[in-house]
Amino acid sequence: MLIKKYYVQDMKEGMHRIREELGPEAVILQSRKVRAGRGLFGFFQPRRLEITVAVDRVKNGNSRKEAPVRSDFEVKVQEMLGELRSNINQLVSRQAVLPGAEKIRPELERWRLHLEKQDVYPPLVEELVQEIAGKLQEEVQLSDEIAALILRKKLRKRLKTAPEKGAQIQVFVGPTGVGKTTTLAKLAARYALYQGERVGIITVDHYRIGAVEQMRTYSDITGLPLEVVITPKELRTAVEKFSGCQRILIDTAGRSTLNPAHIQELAGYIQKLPSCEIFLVMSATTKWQDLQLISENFKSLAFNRLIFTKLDETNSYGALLNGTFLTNMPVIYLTTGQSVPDDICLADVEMMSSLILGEED
Ligand SMILES: Nc1nc2c(ncn2[C@@H]2O[C@H](COP(=O)(O)OP(=O)(O)OP(=O)(O)O)[C@@H](O)[C@H]2O)c(=O)[nH]1
Ligand SMILES: [Mg+2]
Repeated sequence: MLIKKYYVQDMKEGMHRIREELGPEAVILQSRKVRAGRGLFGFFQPRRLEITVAVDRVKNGNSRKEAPVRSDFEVKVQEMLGELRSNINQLVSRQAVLPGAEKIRPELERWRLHLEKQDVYPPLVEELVQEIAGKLQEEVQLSDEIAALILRKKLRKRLKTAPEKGAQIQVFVGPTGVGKTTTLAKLAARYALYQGERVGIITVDHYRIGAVEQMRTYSDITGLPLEVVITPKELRTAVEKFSGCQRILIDTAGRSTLNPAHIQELAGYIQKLPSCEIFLVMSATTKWQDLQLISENFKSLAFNRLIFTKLDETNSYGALLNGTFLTNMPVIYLTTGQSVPDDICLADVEMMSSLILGEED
């Protein structure tokens, strides 16, 4: 058996050379990124891909000329081996090509797994660990505490919050059941009770049975006026009616992320409004694939701020980071339970970093 190492730019070039020189039966044993030179000099050299390959015999060897007679069983075994080889090659080459699978030093590997468990968007996990790895010299040992500190610094840069803008008109949109109405009620009560503001509430949610009653209950408890509207024109009239209020909070019906027609219908209402703050409300329990869909499909509503609800229902907080990464919008509020008006707080970068790093209970 011949074992050979190839140094190439990427797996594509490697596969080409291996096939050319050793034929299709060559098996890739290992592939890893290495620096071209050794020591200090090597540190400044670009990384290359080292591929270790094994093959029974070389492509142009004499043994190839004679076709051996094989039993059916041998042929079957050969076929299976061929399939196995090609699967292994595919896996190894995918590992080397996908940035997500690049080898990383063990001290960072633990944090890569941690971020993955926190459901941080995988390309972002990779960006974060590679950013850290890229700045470290290979001989430097990285303690877990230092790695966590560096990662915290990186998270601080990625997480985004903003001060409460305090726009007069605030609209709450988002998928079904995430807590839009409850969050609106929490904020309405806080504006009215703690800040002594005049607040008007409008609901355009006449789709779900009980939605209007739910809002009317909050309105009755807090004594805040409520307008229920059916059409975009009625919405404009209701906003004009509340023009003397410091806050006009507008609740919308939860719309399925996978139903663009529903989201477009909602856009028809929002377009009728004067300048306003539009909150995309999402649950912190939303996995990154769904968050990606939500941010894409709700884009047409031109939301400009994020709220994450139900932090009390999860131990994985990647959504807080994914939200801003995928929408480029700041997170303003976090909600932590069903209690109105208590379970809401302003989003804070330090707090969100600690949650993601697993440093908070
Ligand atoms: N655990 C927990 N539950 C919450 C939170 N916020 C809201 N809820 C609950 O989530 C459920 C749905 O809340 P709603 O406010 O009706 O959600 P919505 O987004 O308005 O729902 P639709 O209008 O039907 O789309 C209710 O049982 C709320 O009490 C939170 O921060 N934590
Ligand atoms: Mg609602």
